[in-house]
Amino acid sequence: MPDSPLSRLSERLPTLMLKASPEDLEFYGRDWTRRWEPAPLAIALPTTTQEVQAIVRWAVEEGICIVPSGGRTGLSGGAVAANGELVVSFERMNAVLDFDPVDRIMTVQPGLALEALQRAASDHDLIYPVDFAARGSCSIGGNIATNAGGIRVIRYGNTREWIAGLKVVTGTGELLDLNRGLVKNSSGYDLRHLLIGSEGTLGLVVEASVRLADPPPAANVMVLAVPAMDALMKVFESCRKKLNLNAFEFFTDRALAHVVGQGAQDPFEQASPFYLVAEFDAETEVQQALAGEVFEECFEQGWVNDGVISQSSAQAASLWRLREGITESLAPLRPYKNDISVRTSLIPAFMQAMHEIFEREYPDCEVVWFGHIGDGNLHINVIRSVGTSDEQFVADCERVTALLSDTLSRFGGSISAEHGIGLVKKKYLAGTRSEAEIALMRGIRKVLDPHGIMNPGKVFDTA
Ligand code: 2HG
Ligand code: ZN
Repeated sequence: MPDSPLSRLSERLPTLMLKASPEDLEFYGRDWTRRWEPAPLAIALPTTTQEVQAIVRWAVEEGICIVPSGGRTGLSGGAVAANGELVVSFERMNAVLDFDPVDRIMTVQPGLALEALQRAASDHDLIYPVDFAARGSCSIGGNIATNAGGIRVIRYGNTREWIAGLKVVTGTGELLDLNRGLVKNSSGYDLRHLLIGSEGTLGLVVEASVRLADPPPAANVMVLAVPAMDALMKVFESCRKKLNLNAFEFFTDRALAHVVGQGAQDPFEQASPFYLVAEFDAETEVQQALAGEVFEECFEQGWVNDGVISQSSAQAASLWRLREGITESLAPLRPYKNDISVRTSLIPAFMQAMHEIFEREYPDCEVVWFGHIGDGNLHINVIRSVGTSDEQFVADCERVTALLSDTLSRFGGSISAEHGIGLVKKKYLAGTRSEAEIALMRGIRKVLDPHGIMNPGKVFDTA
C-alpha cells in the first residue's frame, strides 16, 4: 500500500479492521436522513478503548476528522460522513461487560443495540426502560449521543436519567472515566451530562454504565379516537388524574392511513382526525376499571368518540403498531422531519399556531403529525407533492421550518426534542439557544476537541 494516512493507521494498528469498499463507504457514511451523499475516507471498526484512543491520536496528527457511528438510525444527519472523514463504527464494541446486582448497574460497550441491552437487563429480571421503535437497530452509544427519549419518557425520563457512568475518549485521545456509577457525587462539574447529547462533538463514548429498574406492573394500552385538536390535552389531564401512565402518545388520521396501508389493523369503524395512545398500569381490577371511568368521562364531555382497550398482550402490540409503525410506513416517501418540543401545557396553543402556518405554507404537501404529546414532543413529517425535486422540497421545508423556529422561540420550545441537531437543524439552533449559550458551547467544544476533528459541522459550525 502506498504511503498514505490510512496506511500509516494500519502500520500503527495492524489488527484494526478497516473497510473502504464503495459499498461500505455508502453504507457507513449515511444515516436515516438520506439527504447527503456519503463520502467518507474509510471505516475503522475498533474493538478496544486503546484502539479508539490510537485512532484519535492518528486523526489529530493527520488532520483527519472523525464521525462516530452506531446504528445510524438518526434522523438529523449526526452520523453522516460526506467530507472524507474516518467513520469510527462501534459495531464490534457491542459487549455487555459487567452487571452488579447491588448497584443494579450494567456496563456495556457503545455498539450494543438498545434491544440487546433491554434483553440483557431482563436476564436479571430488571429493565432498561428507555424504549422506541428503532430499538432493534439503534445503539446505546447513539442513544447517549442524542439523549434519546422515546415512548416512555413520561414515566422514566430520557437516556440521561439512566447513565450512571461514561468512559469517553476526547478529541486529544485522552480517556475520561466520568462518575463511575456513583449515585451521589457532588465533586464539581458533572462532565458526564455534558457528553450526553453532544452528538459526537466532544468525545467518543467507549463504555457506558447504565442503571436498571424493576419491571413495571402489568399494563394495558388504550387507543382513543378524538374529534378535535383542543380535546387532546383535556383527555391527557383526565388520564393523568386517574391512571399511572407509562406512555401518552398521539397521531392523526393521516398517520393512521399510512400504517394501515402497511398492513396494520384499524380498530375503529369511523375515522377521527386524532388518536391518542395511553399505556397505563393495569395490575389490579381497580386499576383496569379506572381506564373505563376515564373513557366514560371523556366520552360524556365529547372529548372522545370511541376507544379500545387491549385485552391481551397481542392486542396491546397491535395497538402499539399503530403508533410505532408510522416512521417506517412513511420512510419510502422520504419526508422532511420536524421533532420539536414545548412545555406540555402549551401544546394546544402551539399546535393551533403551527396548524395555521402549515395550512398556509404547505398547500400541496401532506403534513403528518404524531409523537409524544404527553411530553410536549411532536413529530411533524412533511411529504412532498408529486414531481417536486429534492432541492425544491428541502428549500420549501426549510423556509417553513424557519417560521416554525420563530414560533418555537415565542413559545420557549426546542427545535429538537430527541433526535438531535446534527446537520438538519443546525440552521435553527439560534432559535432555541441564546447567542450567549452558543458561544459557551463553542468554547466547551474547543476545550474537549482543540483540533476540531470530532464530528465537525454537526450541531453548530466552529469556524
Ligand atoms: C418516533 O417517535 C421517532 O416514532 C421517529 O422519534 C419520529 O419519524 C419521526 O419523525
Ligand atoms: Zn419520537
